[in-house]
Amino acid sequence: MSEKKEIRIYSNPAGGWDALKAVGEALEIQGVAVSGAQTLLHMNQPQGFDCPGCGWPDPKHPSPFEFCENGAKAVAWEATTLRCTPEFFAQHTVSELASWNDYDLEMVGRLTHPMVYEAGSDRYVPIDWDDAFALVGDRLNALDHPDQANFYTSGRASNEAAFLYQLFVREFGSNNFPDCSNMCHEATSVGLPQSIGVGKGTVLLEDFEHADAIFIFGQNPGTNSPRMMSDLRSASRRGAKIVSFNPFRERALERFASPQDPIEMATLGSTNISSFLYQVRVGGDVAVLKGMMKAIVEADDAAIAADAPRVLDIEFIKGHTHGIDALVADVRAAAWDAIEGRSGLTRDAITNAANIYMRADNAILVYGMGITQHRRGTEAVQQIANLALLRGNVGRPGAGICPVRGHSNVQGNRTVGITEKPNAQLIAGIERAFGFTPPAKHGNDVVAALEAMVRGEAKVFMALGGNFAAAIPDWARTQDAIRMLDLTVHISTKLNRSHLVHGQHALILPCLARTEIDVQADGPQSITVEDAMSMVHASAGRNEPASPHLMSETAIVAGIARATLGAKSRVSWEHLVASYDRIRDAIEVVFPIFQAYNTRIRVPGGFHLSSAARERVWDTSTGRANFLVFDGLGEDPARDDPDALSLTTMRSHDQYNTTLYSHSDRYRGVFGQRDVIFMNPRELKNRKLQADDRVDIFTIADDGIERVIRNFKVVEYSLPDGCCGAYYPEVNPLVPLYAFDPQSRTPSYKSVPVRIVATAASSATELQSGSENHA
Ligand SMILES: Nc1nc2c(c(=O)[nH]1)N[C@H]1C(S)=C(S)[C@@H](COP(=O)(O)OP(=O)(O)OC[C@H]3O[C@@H](n4cnc5c(=O)[nH]c(N)nc54)[C@H](O)[C@@H]3O)O[C@H]1N2
Ligand SMILES: Nc1nc2c(c(=O)[nH]1)N[C@H]1C(S)=C(S)[C@@H](COP(=O)(O)OP(=O)(O)OC[C@H]3O[C@@H](n4cnc5c(=O)[nH]c(N)nc54)[C@H](O)[C@@H]3O)O[C@H]1N2
Ligand SMILES: [Mo]
Repeated sequence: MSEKKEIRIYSNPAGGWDALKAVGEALEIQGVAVSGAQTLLHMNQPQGFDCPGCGWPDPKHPSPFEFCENGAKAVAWEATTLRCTPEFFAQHTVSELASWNDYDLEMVGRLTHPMVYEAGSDRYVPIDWDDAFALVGDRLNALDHPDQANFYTSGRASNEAAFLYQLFVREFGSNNFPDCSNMCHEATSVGLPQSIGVGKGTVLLEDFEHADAIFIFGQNPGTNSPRMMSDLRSASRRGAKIVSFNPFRERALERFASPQDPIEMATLGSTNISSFLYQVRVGGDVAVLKGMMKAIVEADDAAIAADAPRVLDIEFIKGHTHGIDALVADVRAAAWDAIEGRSGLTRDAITNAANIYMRADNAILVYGMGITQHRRGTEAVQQIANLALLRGNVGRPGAGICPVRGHSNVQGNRTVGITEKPNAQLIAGIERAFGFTPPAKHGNDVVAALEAMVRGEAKVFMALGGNFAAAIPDWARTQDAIRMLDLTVHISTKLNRSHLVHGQHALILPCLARTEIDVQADGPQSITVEDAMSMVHASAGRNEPASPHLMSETAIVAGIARATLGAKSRVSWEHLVASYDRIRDAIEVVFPIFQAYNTRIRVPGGFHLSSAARERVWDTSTGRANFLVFDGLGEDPARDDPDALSLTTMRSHDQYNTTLYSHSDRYRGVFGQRDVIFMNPRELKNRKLQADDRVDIFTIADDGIERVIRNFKVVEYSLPDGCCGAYYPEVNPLVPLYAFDPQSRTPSYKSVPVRIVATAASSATELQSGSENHA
């Protein structure tokens, strides 16, 4: 598709007619206009399939049109009529495909046959399923140690597929489970248990109906969880205050027109979303949170002096928490001018946000990647928990902490055992259910797996979904390391970068997608997923499979397990796969929270996996909810260098992680191009640059290695000083592998210190001519 390259201010609200138009275009591009529209009617319905897009929950009473623009694009992308066949692979060498851009790769269509890399011809050629499984088994069994292999999961796999996958890997003998969570909400999984005893959010969808105030830190709902917009819109319409903190004035945080509302559509009206949208500096959120807590403590002091009702929820703090004194001392000690400098916001602005928070009986604190993907992301998450605890905003209706998860089943994958750090219950559960003792030694997460590859210690990489090679940081080192592996295996639906950055042996194993009918020995099967609010429900596709040669993810995992473990396996793989009810029965034995699993998922809407914190039961070391102190106001890697900017990386409106639906980003006014960098007028002037100039972006690195991306176009944009922004994954080569949060080990994708230099005229033309086909 050729899109006109343009930078033009977009002044419409988010949603509205342009969202409907975009859905129509997405269906048309994928050639699925009629069948796709029918498919969409079954999305997020009690008897239909779960949207393969984001993890936002479904309402209890869905309207017949329960989908959003980006959910519709995700479905169109899956239900496409385009196919990536053996004939296609015969026509293109892998080296040639490696020069294609990411959009063009996925536009080839759905993968139809299992394929193996043939070094002699530098092509992928067809292979039988059994031979593919045997190849994996051979290479795995040839390892000196099971830990020489890494087993990645991207969060789309069903509970059933993910459970079998971890079971296979543990019986094989490893806990090496790098997982997309490690690049995403790991700061939540690690940070919240220390604060409140559970690594998940504490709110349900209905809480949004009762909140008086909603705070959104570093999350872009209009693009990444658009179904959330209808909850925010209703909240705003009934007078709840919404306050957002984001370096970008994201359009959907400002105003939204609901395609479900005939009047708003007919009158071209819209609803204001945020009462206040504060443009915080990249990485400035901890300063904001400390400032808000400082204002609250000061207001509480004043209340005591005036003999007025306390601002802090003293009863809750006394009865349920630990560590208040240290927290109060810390926020008192933080100086306002330092808070202002670090956050880029005035004391008045922060105090205003704090006042809204103090006036709300019930408040919800929402956050996304703008909080987690920093070098101290875990501690930042804990400051959000502190703010909630100060006023008892956990474990009561209309209030709570709401991390917005990414992939549609990333939370479920975790719940059913995808973790490199198995706890005693998980190990005991597997022993109980299957009679073998899985390894207890902690395995590799994403960063550790990459480090092992870079050191040359890893040999095999397998991926249940995803596009690992593109999602990871520091491509020059990490992709080269992947190329040195003995075997790479990808269970995938579409051709992507990871198939082209491959090991000596390489397999592409094409699987059914969520929209498709999955028939096993005992008949058609449903899978189950868990959304971001811990609701578990069934999902069954209705479309014919994209090719008769596809297998389900669950069956592929079982096939690999059988070929690798052979007769000595304690698991009856074929028996389990014949009926997914049996897999769910096994999940229930391993994880007692799934009691009556098969019964409960047959109730429309499914069931809620309760979280102890929601009941004000605190599964922490102190047996209470903990206030945790953050030393300082947050890292500022760009600070010491007057020339540096803090680069954040984010998603456009037209991408799903590494999948590009187009090269445009409507709300931010960027059309037909992604090789752009957003900078504010003052930072441009300081560098004698102007809009449309071409620049090279250099990472300010600690290790002496040059990381640079050249010839990006400058887009003048409203941003705080000291920051700039660009699209993920194009700028991933700039993120150093060493730059991660030590606690959650999440790469700091949102705070890369960079220096920006005008591209030298000669190299600009040279690069421009060659840049079209590169990711
Ligand atoms: N359509 C669509 N839906 C998706 C995805 C997708 O790519 N496309 N991805 C899925 C996945 S896996 C995930 S994890 C989620 C991601 O969803 P989000 O968490 O919304 O992800 P991002 O777009 O990376 O960044 C979110 C926001 O953080 C802001 N930001 C950047 N740096 C900072 C900062 O330092 N502080 C603050 N306060 N804000 C900052 C950015 O401007 C952006 O608005 O969405 C999921 N849903
Ligand atoms: N710079 C920067 N880097 C980032 C981020 C960032 O904000 N900035 N975000 C990080 C985050 S939050 C995440 S979650 C990761 C995402 O990393 P991944 O989850 O690894 O990446 P995706 O782009 O979601 O994977 C897309 C591929 O998944 C496959 N796929 C799609 N549907 C299915 C399915 O149903 N089954 C199977 N088996 N395969 C399927 C297709 O082949 C498709 O090409 O990236 C991380 N990387
Ligand atoms: Mo994510």
